[in-house]
Amino acid sequence: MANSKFEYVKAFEKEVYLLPETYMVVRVDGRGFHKLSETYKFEKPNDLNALELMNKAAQSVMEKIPEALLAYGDSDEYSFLLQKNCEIFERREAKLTSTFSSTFTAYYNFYWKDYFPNSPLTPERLPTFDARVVLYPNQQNVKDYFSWRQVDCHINNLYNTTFWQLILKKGLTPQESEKRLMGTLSSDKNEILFTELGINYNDEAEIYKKGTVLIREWELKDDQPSLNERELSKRQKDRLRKKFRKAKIQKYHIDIINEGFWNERPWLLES
Ligand code: DGT
Ligand code: MG
Ligand code: MG
Ligand code: MG
Ligand code: MG
Repeated sequence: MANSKFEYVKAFEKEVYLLPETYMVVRVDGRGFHKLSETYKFEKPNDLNALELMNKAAQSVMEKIPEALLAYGDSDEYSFLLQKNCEIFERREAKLTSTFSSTFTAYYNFYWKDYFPNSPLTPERLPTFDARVVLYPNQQNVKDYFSWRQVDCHINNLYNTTFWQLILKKGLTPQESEKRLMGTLSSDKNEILFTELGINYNDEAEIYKKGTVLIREWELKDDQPSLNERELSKRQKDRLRKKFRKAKIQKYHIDIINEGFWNERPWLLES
């Protein structure tokens, strides 16, 4: 296209190129889901359909973005680990975060009717998601990041479960329940659940206690996968992307804090 006198404005655009040789983790989080969960009457403290819709949207994102090897989600958030050194969108931050938030949002809205057939969305409150990308320089940071999110899921779920059961089973008001739990440790909440409410926390559903892990499974007998695009020809790149895209995505509700999880799946952290 011919230059025009207007073209100088292009120089005002700024791109942030994310640091090479680092792990990129993208986290999406629902906007105002405190309110949205009330509007559409999510069950408290956990709505299984809402969680499975999150899982469906996250899996759809992984199917569209083969560089995403692992995803972990709970509540209204999902974190995606991208393959180290991948050159997705030339590592341009805005392109990356806006693609994740819009793709996640699109699938969440598209599949809504399958999970909430009796609560149609209204334009006054459509679900949307923000996204941020965080860079981690080493494997330990990445493991600790995902441990942090899973611990957060556990702490919130233990609190919310106890909080709501005190209301439902013992007739406390939300204020009384909150007061009852003030300053309690995890062990205290377990004890309240067990002795006062007849609930063994261990028997709660794994999806609530541990959240959901989505993994792009890779047969270890295959060649070591690499999307390190600088070292590949275009043909190799295309072939590998196709292979990655086809690799099955599996869903688990398991502990990702222990080392075993990562040791069994070395491809998640290799470049
Ligand atoms: P934000 O992220 O700053 O726009 O604000 P929120 O309101 O999305 O807050 P956030 O993300 O810190 O907390 C998630 C909210 O979503 C929290 O208020 C509880 C609600 N939520 C998530 N999952 C469920 C669910 O399964 N059932 C119910 N009842 N609420 C849920
Ligand atoms: Mg928040
Ligand atoms: Mg939120
Ligand atoms: Mg959240
Ligand atoms: Mg364009």
